[in-house]
Amino acid sequence: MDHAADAHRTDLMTITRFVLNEQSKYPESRGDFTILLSHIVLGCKFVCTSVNKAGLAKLIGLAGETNIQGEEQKKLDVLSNEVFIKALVSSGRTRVLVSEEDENAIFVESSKRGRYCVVFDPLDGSSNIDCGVSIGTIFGIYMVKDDHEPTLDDVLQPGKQMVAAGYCMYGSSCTLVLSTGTGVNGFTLDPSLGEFILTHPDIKIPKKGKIYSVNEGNAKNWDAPTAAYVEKCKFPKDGSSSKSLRYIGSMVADVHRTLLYGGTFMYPADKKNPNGKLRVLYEVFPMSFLIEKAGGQAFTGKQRALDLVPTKIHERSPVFLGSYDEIEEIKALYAAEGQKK
Ligand code: FBP
Repeated sequence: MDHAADAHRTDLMTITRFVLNEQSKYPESRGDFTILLSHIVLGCKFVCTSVNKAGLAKLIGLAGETNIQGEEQKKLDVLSNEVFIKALVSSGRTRVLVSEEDENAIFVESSKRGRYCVVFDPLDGSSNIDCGVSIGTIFGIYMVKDDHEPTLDDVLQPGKQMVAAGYCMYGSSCTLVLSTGTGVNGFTLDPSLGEFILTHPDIKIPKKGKIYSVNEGNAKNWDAPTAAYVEKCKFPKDGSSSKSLRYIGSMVADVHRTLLYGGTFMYPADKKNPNGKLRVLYEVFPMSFLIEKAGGQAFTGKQRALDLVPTKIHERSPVFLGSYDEIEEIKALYAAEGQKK
């Protein structure tokens, strides 16, 4: 990327312009998705500013409440959640909202209702807030075909039904990665303009990877295929060099690196967490959607992650996602394990 030329570039591809271009490919489109996305972008900009000034603005630390996951809520969690709910409802384009921070789904009142359902984690990786490590917002979008009374079934749909997904990473720079079904694109916030500018066009995840990412602290409780794959990463028997371990413990940051550099990000099931830790609707599905649209794969240990049909809004699932060939290896290990039984 020639930053010097960039500095003089006048024809800026902002995220709004990008999505409007995408929209123009669908003559029947009424612009509802563009309006919805502009409200999500507003939420990301607000959270980005709050995260940047968290230490200064006493936004660090606990809010004193506990969320549905039994986790102590951080001040920034609560703030981000409120911002996104208000932005999404005020867009007039949503009908059902599911947030990691709220026990129940939010059904939008009829006067402000639209056709989109948004499932989101307003601030993922919040255990990293106080030490300034990259965190992020994750979102997935479903669309319903008619104006029936909203129900939970509108969101308890397989991930492959999503029409769009994305995340916004609050790190050294603020990067929003989005897929509206064809391809994956990354936009970086230019604070001087307050605009997300296209910086990572048409992201393709490398077919193979030199990195594996997993919390090895859980290794003693892993099942055999997971242990075998990590063993292979560390001690390859085919003469290839061992892979590097990279684990930030913030899904957005770990998946962002995996998308750009290749490799695998895994949160497997284990004896302590038989369903893993990550939530299907607003962590596993959006990230699996992006990885697949970038040419990778996402697997649960049993099936393609996006084929899962959730029965509860805060359901958890194991997930292995990343480079196509790496996930093929993991699938083969689980298939072999299956044959033993
Ligand atoms: P929160 O949404 O509650 O922050 O939890 C999700 C998360 O922090 C992910 O971002 C991350 O991948 C994972 O949990 C880390 O879990 P662990 O600390 O068990 O490795």
